[in-house]
Amino acid sequence: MSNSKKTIFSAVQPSGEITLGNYLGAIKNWVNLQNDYKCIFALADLHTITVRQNPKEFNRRIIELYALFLACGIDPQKSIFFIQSQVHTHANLGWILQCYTQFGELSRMTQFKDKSKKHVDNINAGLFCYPSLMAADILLYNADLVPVGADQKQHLELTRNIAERFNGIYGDTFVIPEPYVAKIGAKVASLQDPTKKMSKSDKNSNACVRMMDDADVIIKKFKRAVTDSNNEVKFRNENTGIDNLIGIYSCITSKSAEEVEKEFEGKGYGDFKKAVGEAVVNELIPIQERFKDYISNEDYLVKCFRKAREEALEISEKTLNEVKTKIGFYL
Ligand code: ATP
Ligand code: LTN
Repeated sequence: MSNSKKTIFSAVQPSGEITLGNYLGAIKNWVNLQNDYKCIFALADLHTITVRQNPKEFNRRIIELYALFLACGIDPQKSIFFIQSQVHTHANLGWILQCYTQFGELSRMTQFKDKSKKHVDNINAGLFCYPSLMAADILLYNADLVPVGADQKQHLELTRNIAERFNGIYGDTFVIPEPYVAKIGAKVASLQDPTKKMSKSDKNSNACVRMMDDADVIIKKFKRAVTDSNNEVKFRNENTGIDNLIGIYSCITSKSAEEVEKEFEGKGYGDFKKAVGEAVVNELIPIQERFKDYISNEDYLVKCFRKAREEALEISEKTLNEVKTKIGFYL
């Protein structure tokens, strides 16, 4: 990796079965960024325990997700792809940064408000302090850019504030990261309610396409996708169901919205939904096949994440030590 390349950091939580939203909003972009940037990616498993997890399922989900990312094209030779809980610097800097984050700032986070409504019986301190740990993830690697879906922009803004605050007190320490939100794919909506984002944790199984769904299930979900009373494939930029389908289709085929409109001129929603379903199937089936190969070779996966852990430690320990020294701790 050349030093002149900018650094990218991003992470996904192993909090459920990955959806087409995660893929188009995050993973697919990561794969494309690998050639032009120094890329560091993580499975943010420490973040995931802010919501109660079944240990067996959680453990399995982590390795499956690791395999799925490789199947999607994350290349462990090109990028550092590690598991957050294996790199002790995250929890360590996470604690430190909590002490530089204000209660008021955390109270304003929409994800905290949403998740506390969803889990009323377990509004724990981790859920509240989640953004400080996310800031630690990013700042440990001096990331210049952080590719995230639109829903994470608020957390990134807070990360910048924390970094600026720390730099203001102790002198230049952290690089101030910029969000990197791809124009298309940044917000894939639920297939059943286009005003909501497609989410792993949606209870309605028709609302989201999962990466491991069978081809016929995918086609069916798109057939049932909510549209509107028009019958013309036209991008209106109004977050309608059809806008969402055009977004998905153009993201996968790399065609612009205008090109998609032209392709489906004179055709109805039925034809279009079928085409979107087929495009998604063609994208996902090869990934599913590669996933089966990776997951059946656990030794290889373990080798990859152990190597990545060492690489991540080497970079992040330097930052952590600098931070600790500036605060006044003994190393
Ligand atoms: P949960 O349902 O548990 O909140 P999630 O589906 O939102 O999970 P995360 O692990 O929080 O998934 O997000 C992983 C990445 O995928 C983030 O970069 C996020 O911005 C992106 N992402 C998640 N959902 C979408 C979506 N519907 N459209 C585009 N990007 C998304
Ligand atoms: N909070 C993010 C996952 C995440 C992340 C990060 C993303 C944890 N740490 C650092 C970017 C950078 C989420 O829920 N999508």
